Amino acid sequence: MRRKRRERKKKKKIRQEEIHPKYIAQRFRLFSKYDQGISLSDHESWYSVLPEKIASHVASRCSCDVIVDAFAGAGGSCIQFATTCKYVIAIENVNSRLMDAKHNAEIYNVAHKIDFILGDAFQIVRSFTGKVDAIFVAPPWGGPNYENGGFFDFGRFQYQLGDLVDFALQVTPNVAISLPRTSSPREIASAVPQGQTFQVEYNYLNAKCKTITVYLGNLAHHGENASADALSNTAC
Ligand code: MGP
Repeated sequence: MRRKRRERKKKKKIRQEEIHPKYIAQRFRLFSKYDQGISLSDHESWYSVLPEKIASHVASRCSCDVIVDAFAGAGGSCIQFATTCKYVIAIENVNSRLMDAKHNAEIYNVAHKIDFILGDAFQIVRSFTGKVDAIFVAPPWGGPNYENGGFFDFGRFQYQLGDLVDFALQVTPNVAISLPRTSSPREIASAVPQGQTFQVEYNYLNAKCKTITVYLGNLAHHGENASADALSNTAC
């Protein structure tokens, strides 16, 4: 019994030590209510959560009745969607992260507006085809060491970017995808079906580019739209 407890303590310590101090330093940017008991129980949650101001901005652009957050993680985005949408379907395939998302949504008093579903988004979202207004996709990028001085290597992705776009478009034409800030606009353009309007948005926080959000369908009709031809191959 004592040995088990010691092992659990040791595991927890290792998990905490794996978290890069830069993410811990940014904890209040990730969740402004961090000190009210926010839970991020693994390393991947720390580096994957969208900073709250960016999540809030993306949510304001995705305002609708029902949105799916296909890779909900510890809940940073679905919490914000719950403030701009009537209902949120949050899917996550790691139980401890889904539990964190629920717990964190309770801190923000929005858990009652979110359906938390444990499972593989690729299997689950099919049942929502045509029944939801928008889908948000923030896939794993293959770890925090994703920058190599050049454009993001989409070979690191667990899924092909084009497959992710197709998967999301099966559910609804209104799609938002969160990608690395060093993604090549040309690669993004080639993942979007021809003729489809899309918009690439660079998300800055305190003058630093953090992520890119790609919007399709009605979500792209905001300011200037991009097309493959109009894009220069630059990253932030
Ligand atoms: P970062 O580039 O790892 O850190 O993540 P940061 O704070 O810019 O530090 P610096 O040393 O690069 O200056 C920036 C943001 O990208 C994170 O806050 C997350 O929102 C997002 N992000 C990073 N990773 C590795 C992932 C990922 O694997 N998946 C998702 N969905 N988002 C990620």
